[in-house]
Amino acid sequence: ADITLIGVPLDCGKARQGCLMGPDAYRVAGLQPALEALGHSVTDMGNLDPGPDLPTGGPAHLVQPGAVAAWTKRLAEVGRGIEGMPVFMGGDHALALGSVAGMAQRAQDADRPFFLLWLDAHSDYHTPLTTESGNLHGTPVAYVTGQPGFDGFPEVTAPVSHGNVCMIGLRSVDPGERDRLAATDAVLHDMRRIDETGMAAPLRAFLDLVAAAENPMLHVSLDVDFLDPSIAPAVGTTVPGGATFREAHLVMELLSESGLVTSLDLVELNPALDERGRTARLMVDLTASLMGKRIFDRPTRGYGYA
Ligand code: DIR
Ligand code: MN
Ligand code: MN
Ligand code: MN
Repeated sequence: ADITLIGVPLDCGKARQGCLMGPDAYRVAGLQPALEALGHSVTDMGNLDPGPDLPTGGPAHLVQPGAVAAWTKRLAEVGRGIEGMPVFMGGDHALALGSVAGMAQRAQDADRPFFLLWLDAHSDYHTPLTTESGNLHGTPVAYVTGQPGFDGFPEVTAPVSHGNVCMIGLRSVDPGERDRLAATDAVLHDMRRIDETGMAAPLRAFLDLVAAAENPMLHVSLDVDFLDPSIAPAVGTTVPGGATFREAHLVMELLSESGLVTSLDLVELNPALDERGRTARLMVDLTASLMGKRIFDRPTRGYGYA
């Protein structure tokens, strides 16, 4: 594939800073050579700049809404215009307001149906009117599905259908999100469910749905906290009980085999919390699995101990 790496040093989606150097951590962990080794052509367009804050409204406790709105506008423009497969290297999850809006717009421009796979401990379905923390990284799914309350943010001109959204990994859903989300037809797989079924069956069911559509586009948004904190400590919002190493790779391998993925977010990596780049390398390795790396391509000494 033709892959474009997009650096998104966005750190305004929550009060606690730390994701600013995420894009460089992925570069240091070798994302580009890992993808090139699989035969892909890869361009790194460097880091984006959001420009000045936009004027926004909303409750006073929102964290940096003007900066998030500016990033949203910029990312949506870049996503809409990009050719080939973009990989948005975050940056916190507030980048998905723009990355997903842009890819959904690109899909609409091309008259293609758009699907969203959300791999996260959290459902990120708050709006500015429901969030208690004020952290807008908890809002992207509400924004891209066209929920109200995003005053001053770019208008969502290609809203994503809830029925085209699948979430896997859930284990921290706030009361303000739960009931509104449950009222939609989004497909929700919390870890309680994954414990019973494993990852393969629910993911295959969703991929069958995507594949049944005509010339679909599928965006995957991978939050570091989808993973269990024991293997991915470098994130500000760790939640116990996340995906294991093999569960996560299996998700990526199934996605790869499907051939359906057209764009990817790598979000919430906080390099300051990492153990010598361990989480960054795991995220790079998962991206490699998504792009075609197989178990038999891996060295026998195993991952991360070299
Ligand atoms: C959290 C944000 N539910 C909040 N969610 C996170 O602040 O409203 N998403 N961390 O991945
Ligand atoms: Mn998230
Ligand atoms: Mn999360
Ligand atoms: Mn919360």
